[in-house]
Amino acid sequence: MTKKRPDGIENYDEPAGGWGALKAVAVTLKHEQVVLQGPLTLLKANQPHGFDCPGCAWPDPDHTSAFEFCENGAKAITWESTSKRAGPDFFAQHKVAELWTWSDYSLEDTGRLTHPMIYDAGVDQFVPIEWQEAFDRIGAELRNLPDPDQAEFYTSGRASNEAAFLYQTFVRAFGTNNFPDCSNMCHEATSVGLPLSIGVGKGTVTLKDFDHADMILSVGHNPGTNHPRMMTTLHDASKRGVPIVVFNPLKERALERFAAPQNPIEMATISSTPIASLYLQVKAGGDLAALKGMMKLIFERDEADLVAGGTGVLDREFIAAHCVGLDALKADILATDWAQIYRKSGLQRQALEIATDAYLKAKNVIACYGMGITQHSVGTDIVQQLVNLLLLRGNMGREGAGICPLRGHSNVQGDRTVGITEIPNAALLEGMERAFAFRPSGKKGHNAVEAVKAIIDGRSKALICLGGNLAVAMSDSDATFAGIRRLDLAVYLATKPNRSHLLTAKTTIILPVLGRTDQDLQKSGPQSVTVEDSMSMVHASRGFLKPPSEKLMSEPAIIASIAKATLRDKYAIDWDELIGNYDRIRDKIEIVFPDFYDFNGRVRKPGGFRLDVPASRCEWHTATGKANFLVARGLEEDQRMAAPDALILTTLRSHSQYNTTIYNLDDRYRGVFGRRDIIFMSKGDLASRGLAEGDRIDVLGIELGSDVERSVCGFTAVEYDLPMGMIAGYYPEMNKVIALSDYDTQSGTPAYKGAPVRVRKSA
Ligand SMILES: Nc1nc2c(c(=O)[nH]1)N[C@H]1C(S)=C(S)[C@@H](COP(=O)(O)OP(=O)(O)OC[C@H]3O[C@@H](n4cnc5c(=O)[nH]c(N)nc54)[C@H](O)[C@@H]3O)O[C@H]1N2
Ligand SMILES: Nc1nc2c(c(=O)[nH]1)N[C@H]1C(S)=C(S)[C@@H](COP(=O)(O)OP(=O)(O)OC[C@H]3O[C@@H](n4cnc5c(=O)[nH]c(N)nc54)[C@H](O)[C@@H]3O)O[C@H]1N2
Ligand SMILES: [Mo]
Repeated sequence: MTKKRPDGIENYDEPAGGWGALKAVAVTLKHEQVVLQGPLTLLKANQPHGFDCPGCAWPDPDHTSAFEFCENGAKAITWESTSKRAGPDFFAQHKVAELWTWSDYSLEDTGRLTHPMIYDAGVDQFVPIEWQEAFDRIGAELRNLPDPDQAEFYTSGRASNEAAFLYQTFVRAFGTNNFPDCSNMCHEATSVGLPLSIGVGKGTVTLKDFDHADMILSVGHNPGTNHPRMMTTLHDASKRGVPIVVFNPLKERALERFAAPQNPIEMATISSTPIASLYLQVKAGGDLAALKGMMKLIFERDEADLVAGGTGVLDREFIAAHCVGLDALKADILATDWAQIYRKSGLQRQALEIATDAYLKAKNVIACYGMGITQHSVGTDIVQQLVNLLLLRGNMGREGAGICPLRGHSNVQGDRTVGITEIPNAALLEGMERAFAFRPSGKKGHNAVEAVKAIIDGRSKALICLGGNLAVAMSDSDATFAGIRRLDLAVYLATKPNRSHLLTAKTTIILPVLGRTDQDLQKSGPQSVTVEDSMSMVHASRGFLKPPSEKLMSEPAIIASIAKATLRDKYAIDWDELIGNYDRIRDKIEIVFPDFYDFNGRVRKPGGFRLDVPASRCEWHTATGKANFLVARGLEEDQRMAAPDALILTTLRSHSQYNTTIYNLDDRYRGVFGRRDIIFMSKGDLASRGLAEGDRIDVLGIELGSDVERSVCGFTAVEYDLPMGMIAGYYPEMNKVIALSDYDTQSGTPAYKGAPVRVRKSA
C-alpha cells in the first residue's frame, strides 16, 4: 500500500528535461501574456546578434550556435518580456502595508515597472516622480552625508560590464569602496580561494575542454535547474563514457539521470567490478572531509605503489615544475583521522575508494562546483582542497582538465572583472587614474554582510542598489529588514517590484530600468552591452524588444545621471559623452584594464573573445609564482553542533525560481507542487525526533552566545532521501533562521548551505 503523502508532495518519476520542460515553458508564456514577441524573443537568446540570456552564466558553443532549448532560460526571458505592467496606477491602488502581505511571487508577478516612483509616507504609497527630480534628490542626499563611507552601493550580477564599470567609476569618484555585491553571497569563496591557490579567481577550463575530459567531478551544484545548458555538455560526456562523479546530499534528478542504467558509465573499481557513475550523498558541509578522505587515499596508494617499486600515483613531474607546499599538505592529510572523515562527510570508506579509483584512472579531470561548496563557513577551504586534489595529478593548465566554478548571475563574473570590488588593488587604482585623472581611495570597503551589518548598526545611512533584492537574499531577514527600514535613503534600480523596495527608508526611490531584452537607444543609435560568462568569454548583447514604457532609462544612463547630480563637476568626467555611445565606455574599460585591448574591435566579432586566464596555461600569478597546495583547517567539532539534536540546514533553489524571483510554487524534479512551506528531512531524523511526514514543524537557528530567536514556524515535514544530521528548505524563506554572523571568515560568504538549527513540532 502506498503511503498518503502531504498535499502537493508526489513521487516524481519522470526524467529531467523532456516533455515536462516543454510544457512548463508553454505555461509560462501564457501566464506572462507573451503572445507574439515571446517565441521570437526566445529564438534571439544567445545568438550572435541577439541578447545574452539573463538566466545563467554557462557559456555557449562560440556563442554562434543554433538555439539551444533551455526551460529555465526561457522562463527568465519570458519573465522579463512579460506584457504585465506595474505602473503608477498599480501603486495608486495598493498601500505599501498591503503590498507587504503579498508573496514574493505576487509582487514580481505584477509586471515591469514603468515609471520612477518615490515613497510618500503620508499616504503609505509609492507616487510618481520625474526622473530629474529623482536624480536631484538622490544627489542632494548623498552629498549631505558627512562621510561617503556612510553609503552602500550594491550590485546584482545582471548588470552589464558597461553599467557596472560606470557605477564603480561614479562610486569611487564619490569617495567610497563600499561595494557589497551578490557575488559576496555566491562565489566569493572562489574569488578569494582560487587566487591564493592558482593566481586567478576564475575557472580555468573552456567548453572545449569538456570534449577531452576523462572524468568530471560535479560537486555541490544542480545544473538541471540552474545551468540547464550544461546538461548538453554533461550528456555528451556521458555518451562518450566519461564517468561523472557527483557529490550532493540530494539525489537531484538531472544529475541522477546520468547514472541511469540505460546510459551506463563504465568505471573500473578496485575490485574491477564495472559500476555506473557514482552519486555520493555527502552530508551538507561534509565536502571538506570527503576531499581530505580522497587525498588521504591517494597518498596511501602513492606510498604503497612506491614501496612496491612503482613510480607512485602523483604527477611528480607536474608538481616539481609547478607547485609548492606538497609536504605540508601531505602531513595535514595523513594526520586527519578517518573517523572524523566518515563522521563529517557522512560517507563510508568504500564510496570514497570508488571515487578515488575513478579519479586515479582518469588522465584528464575537470572539477565543476557551485553553491554546495562555497556557501559554508569553510567555503574557501573547500574550494582550495578541490584544487589540491586536481594539482596532485597535474589536472590543471592542460587540455581537458581544470577547475570549473559555475557562476550564478549571467554577468556576475564580468561585474567583478570591471571593478566591482570592495578591495581595489593597485592595478585598478592606477588604471582609474589613467582613464579619469583621479586616484581613488584604496581603503577597504564593505562586502555584502559588512554592508548589512553597518546598516543595522546605523553606521551606514544610504543604500543604492543596482538591481537585485538584497534584503531578501541576505541572511537574518528580521534584523536585515529592520536595519534597512531605518535608512535615510534607499534607491533601487529595478525591472520589477520586490520586497526590498517595500522596506521604506526616510526617502525611498524606485528607478525602472531597461532589461536585457529591451532595445537601448542612445544618441548614436541602438546600443549593445557586453557580458562575461563563467569561462571568461566576453561577448556583446543587444536587446530588440520595444521597452515596456517610454519612461524607461538604461542602467548606464541612470548611473550617469545620478553621478552628474551627485558629483556635479568633480573630476570633470563627461558622463553625457560616455552615455551617447557605449563604445566610449568600453574605451575607458580598455584603459583601466589592459586585458580588454581592442575591446570594441574584438567584441564585434561573433562569439567575442576570451579574457586571459594565466592558470589555463600553467602560469601562476601567486606570491610564490607557483600553484600552491594549501592546508585547510581541520575537521574538529563545530561548537554550534554540539547539542545532541542539532541539524545542519542547507537551503535550496526550486526548479521554478530565479534566486528571490519565484516563477511559480512548483519544484517538479523534487516532486513538490504548489507550495514552498516544507522542510526535507531524512526518515531517520524524523523518527528519532518522534516526527512523521506531514507534521507541522518549526526550525530554529542556533547562534552561540545569542538568545535571539530566529525561526520559521508551521512548515510541513517531508520525508526525503537525505543523509542523517541535515535538513533542507527553500531559499529565500529559510533566511529568517540564518544568523548574520554565520559566514566564511575568509571570504565573507554567508553559510547558506550549512547553518546550525534544531527542529520542534509546531505548537
Ligand atoms: N533557474 C535558475 N538558474 C539559476 C539560478 C536560479 O535561482 N534559478 N540562480 C543563479 C545563481 S545566482 C547561482 S549562484 C547559481 C546556483 O546554482 P547551484 O550552485 O546549482 O545552487 P543551489 O541550487 O543553491 O545548490 C546547488 C546544489 O547544492 C547541493 N548542496 C547543498 N548543500 C551541499 C553541500 O554541503 N555539499 C554538496 N556537495 N552539495 C550541497 C544542493 O542539493 C543543490 O543540488 O545558479 C544560477 N542560475
Ligand atoms: N538562503 C540562501 N540565500 C541566498 C542564496 C542561497 O543559496 N540560499 N544564494 C545567494 C546567491 S548565490 C545570490 S547570487 C544572491 C542573489 O541576490 P540578488 O542578485 O540580490 O537577487 P535576485 O533575486 O537575483 O534579484 C531579483 C531582482 O532583480 C531585479 N532585476 C532583474 N533583472 C534586472 C535587471 O536587468 N536590472 C536591474 N537593475 N534589476 C533587475 C528585479 O527587480 C528582481 O526583483 O542571493 C543569495 N542568497
Ligand atoms: Mo549566485
